[in-house]
Amino acid sequence: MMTSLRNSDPQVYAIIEREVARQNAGIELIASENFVSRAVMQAMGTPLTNKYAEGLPGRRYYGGCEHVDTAEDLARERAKALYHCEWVNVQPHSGASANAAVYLTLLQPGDTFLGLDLAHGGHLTHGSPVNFSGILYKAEYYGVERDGPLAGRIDMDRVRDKALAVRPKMISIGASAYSRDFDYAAFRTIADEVNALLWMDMAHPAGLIAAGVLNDPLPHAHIVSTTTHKTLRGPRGGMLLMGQDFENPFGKVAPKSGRIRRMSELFDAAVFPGTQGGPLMHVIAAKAVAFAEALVPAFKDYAQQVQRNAAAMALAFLERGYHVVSGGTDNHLMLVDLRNRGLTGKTAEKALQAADITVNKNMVPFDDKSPFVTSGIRLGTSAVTTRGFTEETARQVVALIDAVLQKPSDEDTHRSVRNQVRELTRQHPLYDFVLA
Ligand code: DSN
Repeated sequence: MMTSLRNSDPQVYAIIEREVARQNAGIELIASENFVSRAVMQAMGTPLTNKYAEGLPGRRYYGGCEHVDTAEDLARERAKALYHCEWVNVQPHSGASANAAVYLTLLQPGDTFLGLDLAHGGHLTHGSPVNFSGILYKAEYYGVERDGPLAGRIDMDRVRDKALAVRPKMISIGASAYSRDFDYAAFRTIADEVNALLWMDMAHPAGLIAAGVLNDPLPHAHIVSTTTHKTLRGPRGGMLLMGQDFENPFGKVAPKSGRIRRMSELFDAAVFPGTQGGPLMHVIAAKAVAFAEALVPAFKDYAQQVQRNAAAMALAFLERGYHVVSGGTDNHLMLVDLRNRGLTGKTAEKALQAADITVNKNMVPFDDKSPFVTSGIRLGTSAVTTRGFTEETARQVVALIDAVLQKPSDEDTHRSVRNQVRELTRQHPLYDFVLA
């Protein structure tokens, strides 16, 4: 598969070889990562990368688009079938690009929006002061509860109070470190009450939503954005979706006819030319492949196993005396607060890395440490489930993590755990074909 690269650029080939070896040999628990199929990779590595195709299928600014048009149409139709929705745009290069198109469409610079606090599991593009979303717009936040029966979870009464207080033009849902499902109907009721538009960024749970094992935001949110590479297990990229298209409430009209434009037209224009140039047609073809993979019943089995593995891991951590934020998980991830173990997220991440277990340090709600140190780690099961781990393996992984975290700077422990990791990953092979 990679003979030409090996011959023409041995330096880059060697880097790829080392990264593939790392993915093969280690236990990957970064909650936003997954392992794509050989078919998805093959679609990406094709001459479709050569083609400029600004515009939409049938309405391009370049000639020669007849074949990439078919690829994009296929991706759109498959995405619509997957999410039972009326409209999609598969061109966003990433989740952040998809989100930029949402802001450009729904808000004016300076407008207020309400989203999940970044320190409580929210995402960079949901109002961080160093991101365009926090630089151009006024971000207000809801968070999770510190104590009580809803500790670590969002209390919808508080979301409503906050929305009534700040009167946002848009409310966002979605997170990169929240282990519970969302009550989309309750969010929509609040949005309607304050006359806000509702946006769900489903990047993390997109695959679980497609498989029907989590609540579906499409019937409730005005707009949904996502990445395609997390639980959905497609190529690195983004997408926008609407359950139902609707007339824009801003009075924006079509240039020639003066007709009130549909939201789909505004979102399409916000992707191109609003925030992007030419779409990545090789990635769009790979998205089509991934969507077809997610449309078959085996993908539902995968999504259920992801959930079962995450639940088994969370329980195993609790049984070993760890503090799992919110007491468990509904989805593919969990956040472990290490303060009761006298460890920081930074120390834990580094120690686990030495044993070939990859996690990321993560702020926990009400953290007293900086984002570079943090009090927690975030773990997810999407990638290990793809390579065949089950609940039993997930419990073994927690035992290995516990062994490292009990002696984080002990090199003998690192070595011994690394050997056990090698054995586990050897039993569940991954990319044996890539360098063949
Ligand atoms: N950076 C991703 C994550 O790790 O959750 C989200 O975009």
